[in-house]
Amino acid sequence: MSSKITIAIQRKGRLYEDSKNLLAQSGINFSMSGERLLARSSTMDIDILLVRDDDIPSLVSKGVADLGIVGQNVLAEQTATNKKITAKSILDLGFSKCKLAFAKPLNSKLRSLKNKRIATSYPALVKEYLKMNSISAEVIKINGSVELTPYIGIADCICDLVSSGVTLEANNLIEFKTLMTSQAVLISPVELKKVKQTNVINLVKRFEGVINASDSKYVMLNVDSGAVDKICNLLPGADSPTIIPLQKDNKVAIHALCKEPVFWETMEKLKSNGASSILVLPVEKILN
Ligand code: PRT
Ligand code: ZN
Repeated sequence: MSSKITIAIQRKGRLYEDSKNLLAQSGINFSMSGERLLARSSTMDIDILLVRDDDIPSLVSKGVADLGIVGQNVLAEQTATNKKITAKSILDLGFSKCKLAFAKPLNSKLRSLKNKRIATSYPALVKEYLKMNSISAEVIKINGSVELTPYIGIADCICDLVSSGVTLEANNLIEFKTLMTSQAVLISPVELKKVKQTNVINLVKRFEGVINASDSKYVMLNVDSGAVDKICNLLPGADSPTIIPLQKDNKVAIHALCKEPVFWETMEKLKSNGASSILVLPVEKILN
């Protein structure tokens, strides 16, 4: 058996661009050709399966793909529905963030879910939620346009994905409870084929490197040597800054990898505490 890795990603849709970028930043470039499901990376010995997101948990569970990128919402719904879906989430990828939430019409008097009709594309997760909270209610499975169901009289409320909230607002709906938060995750089979383990582990380290880097910044600034401690304490998520003496004025340069976002407010605070020439640079990759 070959040690070559296959990664399943969404063919088109909300996950596609970010998945493709993550692969590219990890050194995996590929181009799609027509309707073909399989693309070969031009830069690494890796195959990319381009499929609907709903097929990814099953392809990974069966070992057809060794890694996959899918929303936690889809993985959770399928895991709750089908015992054969055994793929596990191994890394949070930080994109496609949304929540699965209950919402009702603005003018609704609904106070609890008890005995209500709930329309959703996530029936297994909603049923699990109702069971855990000992609520009896009717769950209606709808595949699309869930937000319209209260107005055509088939549901009292809905449980659907929300990101900006614009869709709810446009349909005069108001959110009243979050069932789960979700983001894209990297999934792998419960047991990886032995010959592939090393390649998968190395690739996951690259993905981690890209994700860690996306929140990190490299900060460089100058300050009087007496203010070093104060300034270092203001640098967000900086482990061990480098202090370099400058030629004149008893000043030093501080260089630090900040593993948390550096906002304008932080820079203004650094400046008001004596820092000057403050540079904040993007970090592309980190390998720990
Ligand atoms: O064709 P394929 O089956 O591959 O794709 P799909 O149409 O099933 O999924 P797609 O591409 O729409 O979404 C893929 C994944 O993106 C989802 O499974 C989620 O993990 C994630 N995601 C993040 C979202 C949203 N945000 C989102 N807002 N998926 C759907 N929505 C929809 C939601 O259902 C609602 O209709 O967008 C609307 C609400 O958006 P806001 O911004 O108005 O709140
Ligand atoms: Zn889908």
